[in-house]
Amino acid sequence: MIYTITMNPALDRTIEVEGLVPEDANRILSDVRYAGGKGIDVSRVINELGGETIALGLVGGYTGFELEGRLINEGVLCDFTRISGETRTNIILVNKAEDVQYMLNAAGPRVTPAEIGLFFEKIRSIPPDADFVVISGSIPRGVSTKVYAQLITTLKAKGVEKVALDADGELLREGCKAGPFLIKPNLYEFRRLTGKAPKGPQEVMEESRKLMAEWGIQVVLVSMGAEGLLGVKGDEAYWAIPPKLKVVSAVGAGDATVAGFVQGFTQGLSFPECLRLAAAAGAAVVLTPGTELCHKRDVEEILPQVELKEL
Ligand code: TA6
Repeated sequence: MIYTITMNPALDRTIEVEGLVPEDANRILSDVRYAGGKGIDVSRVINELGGETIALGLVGGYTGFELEGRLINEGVLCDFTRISGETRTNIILVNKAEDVQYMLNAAGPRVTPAEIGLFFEKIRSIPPDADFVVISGSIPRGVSTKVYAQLITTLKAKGVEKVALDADGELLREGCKAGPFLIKPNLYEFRRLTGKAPKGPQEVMEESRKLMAEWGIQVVLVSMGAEGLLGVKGDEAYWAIPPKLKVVSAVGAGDATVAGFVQGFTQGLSFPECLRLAAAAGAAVVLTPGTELCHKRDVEEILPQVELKEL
């Protein structure tokens, strides 16, 4: 079984307006809601690709119930820890007239130490033979930036080998020190993590190898938007380039990339074929609005068009 961990889930609302006029009533044209937060998006995409996950995390309040209900309706198994605070709502505001969208991400509820303790009890119940555990996204208030390092150490002590981490800043840096199996920063997060500005896939590969040596990380995936996905594992390194597509909304493309890789890996695909599936899933997300994420039919159509370059 694959487990996803989202400590700061969000109800994602994509709100469309014709235009934005200051100091006047802007009528909402549409308001589409999905369960969200990065780990939850990974669960939704793996579900769409025909895989199965259990979504773990902290949810609370009426929004927490709505989020869980929407996930259950999509067919995703959930085993959330309930908190007293209200799960956040993130908004994607689409301004049709200017063909632009803005992502408004809330900080999330304040979580108590007792709720963190309860949550770690749930983490310790993950079986050692778990196929993969994906830890992804931001954290709510009241939680230490060392929490992902704690999660990774706790899981590895239980014998869970395959832990993937997708985060940013201090959370990612501290998490890396605990030696996760896989990290998937985007290029901006990678630059912040390395303090370097690598130009092109070759340099990204070289910097990735330094991270792997320093922290004992087995796989580094760096998503570079339309430029594709770079993947390094042992002495293998590939650059997966998806076809050029018209972007409707790229929100969640990074999560779909992680989902495609983890799904392929647990299916026993070779490293380059895992990268191809990851790149195809990430690319397919841009074809849909808001946080609808991707459709299996689009992923299957894009898959053979992904170009793989060995580095
Ligand atoms: O990547 C898309 C997404 O997961 C959305 O669901 C949205 O809720 C946001 O990212 C949450 O990201 P954050 O970094 O705030 O946890």
